[in-house]
Amino acid sequence: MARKFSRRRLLAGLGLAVSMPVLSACDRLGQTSAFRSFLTLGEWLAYRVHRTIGPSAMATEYPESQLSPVFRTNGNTQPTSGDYHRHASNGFAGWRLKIDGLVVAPQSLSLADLRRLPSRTQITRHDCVEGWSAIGKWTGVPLGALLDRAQLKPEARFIVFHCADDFRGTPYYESIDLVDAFHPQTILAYAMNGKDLPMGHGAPLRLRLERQLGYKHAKFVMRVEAVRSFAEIGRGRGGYWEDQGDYDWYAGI
Ligand SMILES: Nc1nc2c(c(=O)[nH]1)N[C@H]1C(S)=C(S)[C@@H](COP(=O)(O)O)O[C@H]1N2
Ligand SMILES: [Mo]
Repeated sequence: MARKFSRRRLLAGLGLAVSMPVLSACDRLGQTSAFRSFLTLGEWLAYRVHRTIGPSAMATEYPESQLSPVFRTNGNTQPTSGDYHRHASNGFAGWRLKIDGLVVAPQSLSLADLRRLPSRTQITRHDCVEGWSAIGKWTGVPLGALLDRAQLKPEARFIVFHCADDFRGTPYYESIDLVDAFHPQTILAYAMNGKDLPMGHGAPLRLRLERQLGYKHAKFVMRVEAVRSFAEIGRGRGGYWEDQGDYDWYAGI
């Protein structure tokens, strides 16, 4: 307890804008030994450093003049599911984003509903772990605003993104903690470079999580689930690539 309060005072002294509930959630998470034991030492240190000195630090945003002339696609560019294609061929008119799990008010939102909500546009650099980067402009709804509508239950610790695509039958998914979920640049984007999000880039909706590497930016997001732990999802490591043992869960840049 004493430690928690002194760190709060330290953060307050540094003038960082951190809301109490988020900070205390992150403190609880940081002190959970089960959570710590599945992170590599380097990953754990990066996580703690980011969480201690810059929970609200913003990723660099660029002017329009810096937009990449070509923004390549990567990973899956077209889910194989029949459901997905029926929605796509109908301009996603009947599609709904589900927000459920540990929430008081589960949500089911159409693309039109999402477009009516206050939006954020940001021009940022996407960094893929495979060694390429591109600058793109993204418009979407801040995830925090959607979670506020759904009202997280106090036991919620992570947000899971369930995607429409898979690799050889294994669904793509990703997860983040609540600090990243409520970060102002964390958005569910429906537009890229001023146009509807193209299928290859994750239509109708994809996550932008600007302080982490590309594979965390889930495309083709169908469902957002609030959970206490992701131990029961996939192989329990928090994401498709994490489950393969290829990449870290915390991919801060
Ligand atoms: N659903 C889903 N999301 C995904 C992937 C994927 O294969 N499926 N690939 C990831 C990787 S490795 C990267 S670099 C980015 C690529 O996004 P882009 O196709 O818009 O360039 O999406 C990420 N999100
Ligand atoms: Mo990537």
